[in-house]
Amino acid sequence: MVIIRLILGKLILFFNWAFPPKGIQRRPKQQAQIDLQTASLTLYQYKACPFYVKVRRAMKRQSLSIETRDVKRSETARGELLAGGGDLKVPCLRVEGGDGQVEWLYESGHIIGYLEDRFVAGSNVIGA
Ligand SMILES: N[C@@H](CCC(=O)N[C@@H](CS)C(=O)NCC(=O)O)C(=O)O
Repeated sequence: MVIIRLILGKLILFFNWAFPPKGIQRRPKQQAQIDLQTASLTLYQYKACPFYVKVRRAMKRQSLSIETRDVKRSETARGELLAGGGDLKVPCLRVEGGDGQVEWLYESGHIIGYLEDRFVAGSNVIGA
């Protein structure tokens, strides 16, 4: 089982590398504004998790730069996720609001939906 998972993980990483999604292009000012907003987001993950790959591809498509923390490699990241989110499950998006309130979003589908609602709808995309 462990070997099958390992092979599947490597295959997913290979296909993700071989067929990278194309990122949308925004006007520089708009991209800078978005980068400022994504600075308050942190994505807890580990590299070969297929659900994380799904989120990562969505981030790439949307040209979103989000800090990631690897829970397999970092004990600190694991501790943060468990203490804050309550569950050692990835991917999980930590969202810090302007008022300092923190939300922990689990489920790849919810995370992608959140990113699309917040950053793609109404984006000033070049050529749109
Ligand atoms: N339905 C979830 C599945 C996430 C999931 O199963 N992640 C795995 C890693 S690939 C995990 O963290 N498993 C640990 C656990 O479920 O406690 C999603 O779409 O995000």
